[in-house]
Order: sequence, then C-alpha cells, then structure tokens
Amino acid sequence: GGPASLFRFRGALVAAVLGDCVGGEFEGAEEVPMESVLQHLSSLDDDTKGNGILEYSDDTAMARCVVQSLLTRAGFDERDMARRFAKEYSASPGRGYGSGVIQVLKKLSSPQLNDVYQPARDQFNGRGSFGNGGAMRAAPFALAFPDPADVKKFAHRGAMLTHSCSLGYNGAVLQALAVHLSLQGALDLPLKFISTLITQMEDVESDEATLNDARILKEAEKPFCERLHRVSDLMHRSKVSIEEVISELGNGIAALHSVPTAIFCVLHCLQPRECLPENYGGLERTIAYSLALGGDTDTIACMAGAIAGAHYGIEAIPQSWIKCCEGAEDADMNAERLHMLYQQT
Ligand code: 8NA
Ligand code: MG
Ligand code: MG
Repeated sequence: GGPASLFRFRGALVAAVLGDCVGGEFEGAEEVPMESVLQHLSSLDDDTKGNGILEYSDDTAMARCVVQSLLTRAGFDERDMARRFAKEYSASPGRGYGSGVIQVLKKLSSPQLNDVYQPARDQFNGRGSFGNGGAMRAAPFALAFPDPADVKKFAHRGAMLTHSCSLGYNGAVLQALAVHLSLQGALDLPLKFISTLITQMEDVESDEATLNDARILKEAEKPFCERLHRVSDLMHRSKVSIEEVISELGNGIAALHSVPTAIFCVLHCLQPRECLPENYGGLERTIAYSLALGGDTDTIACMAGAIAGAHYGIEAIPQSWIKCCEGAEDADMNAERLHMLYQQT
C-alpha cells in the first residue's frame, strides 16, 4: 500500500497486539535462546496443539483505551482517556501492570479528582515514572492524527496521564513519531528514517524539563537522541550480536531502555538475517528478533510490531498468528475506524 494506506493502519495496530500476546511468554526472562523463540512461534501455526488463545497484557489493554477514547471523542480528551484507563484496570487488574502505575490507575478512578494529571505527577516522590508504559500505548496517536505536530502533542499528553517524567513521556513521543514515519513509507530509506527521528527528538528534548530530568538521572543531555545515535551506529556495523544490542540499547522497562531498542529491532530486520528462518518475512523477523532480546519482551515486541506493521502492512502478518492472539481481530476493526478519523482530521 501507498503512504497512510489502510493496509498500513491495520498492520500497525494488529502487529502491536501480536507482539504483546506472543511476547508475554518470555517477559522478564534474562536470556532467550532464538531456538525457544522459533519453537514458540511455530507452535502458533500448529492447530493440532490446541494451544488456545494467547492473552494480551497491560500494553494492549491500555492501547485499547487510547483507541476507544480517540474514536469516541473524535480526538484527544484527557478526562475521557483517564476514565477509560481506570475502568479497564478495575475490570481486569491482572494484566501485568507495572507496580507503580497501579497507584495512578487507582487514583484516576476517584470521582473527586480534578486534575487528571496529578496522580502521575505524584509518582516516585514527585519525579514521575520513566517506565515504558506511556510508549507501549502510543501507536494509536499516529493513526489518529496526520500532522506530526499533533502526533507529538497528543502522544505527550496521553503519556502524561501516567508518566510525568520526561524520560517516560518522551519515549511515547518517539514511539508515536516512529509509527507516523513508518505509515508514510519512511522505512524504505532506513538511514533517512533514523536521521529524521534524531532531528525531531533534538527538538522534543530541548525543553527545560528534559534537560533537568536528564541531569538528575545522570543521563546524556538529550537521552533519546543519544540512544538514537547508538541505533544508527549499530545499523552501520556489519555484524551485531544480541549481547551488544542489549548492552548498547537495553531491554528493560524504562522507556529509554526499550523504545530505541524496538526501533533498532525493526531496522535490523528489514533484511534477512542469518539467525532467522529464510521463510520469514520482515514482520515475522522483527517479532522473533524482539523476543530473542529477552527482558521486557512483550512491550518491546509490541512497540516494534506497531512500527513494522505500519511498514509491511496487514498482509505480511500470518493469519495463524492473528487467530491465536486475543484482541487482534478487534485491533483490525479499530484500525479501519482510526483510518477514517485520520482522513477526516
Ligand atoms: P511503572 O510506571 O510502574 O514503571 C515501571 C517500573 O519502573 C516501576 O515499578 C519502577 O520500578 C520503575 N520506575 C519508573 N519510574 C521510576 C522512577 N522515577 N524512579 C525509580 N523507579 C522508577 O509502569 P509502566 O506502565 O511504565 O510499565 C513498564 C513495564 O512494566 C511494562 O512493560 C509493563 O508490562 C510492566 N511490567 C510488568 C511485569 C509483570 O509483572 N507482568 C513485568 C515487567 C514489566
Ligand atoms: Mg505487558
Ligand atoms: Mg512489558
């Protein structure tokens, strides 16, 4: 499909769900042999195993709230979105939420709450969360707003409902921008893709709050820019081991240690790789590679899935995978609705 085609929208939203569902198997594992990943993925093709449905986690649960809110309100409405997060959490608290964000979600359900951003600001002694929970649900912002300025603004505000530290919400902005660019076909030129992201993040990270948080947390002056430069360096290497990717970019629950990693997974898997089956297309490679990094596998595969799905489109996703994952068919229908909203705005 061409830029911003429906195929790309469907690919983005569905592959994000797949990454979450399929990645749940290895979440928190320190080392994940590629052999185990490939075994897990091939079990999805095998109907005789009757392996049932792979459930989605917090990543998809919250992304679904974002989608429903954007669609119902035909744009961003922080109170509506906050209410949906709180309602979803109280209906299904066992989806694997981060231990900090649970406090925010409980406070958001209070009818007395005036400022929906306040509970997030109170996290971690007033510093706010830098977890990847804002980024894991950021893709729908790129599917709702065609203008990158809106994508940035609303991905930021949407993340701020739970993540008030710049190292949290800027991860969401980066993830949404990556999906936005991918929808436009920007991954056809991978070097330009990464340099565009760096340029955009230079601007995003130039504010006082970012510089201040980076100083306090002893990170580089512009933490995401610095990590994106590392992504770019790794892209230029002829051979990169999984260990190097983990040590350079990380695989953890901080947005800084997972969003650039997810972007690298997509870029690295644009070409066939020795460690991955020849019959895999780019989307399957991206998901498999993300899982093999270990750590926060569901979230990294979810974010990489959204970016890769926007590039390859829905037709690149194996039907058998879609059938195994809870919420994948819903995501497909919602992608169509978001596509309509995107065209109206
Ligand atoms: P969050 O906001 O609770 O952050 C996640 C964790 O990061 C916190 O619990 C802290 O340990 C740490 N953290 C974040 N900000 C700070 C800070 N300013 N100072 C010190 N520590 C901090 O939750 P989230 O929504 O960002 O979630 C991030 C990841 O955790 C997601 O991948 C999610 O799936 C979850 N997670 C869940 C499990 C599970 O039990 N299934 C396992 C790993 C990760
Ligand atoms: Mg999760
Ligand atoms: Mg996770």
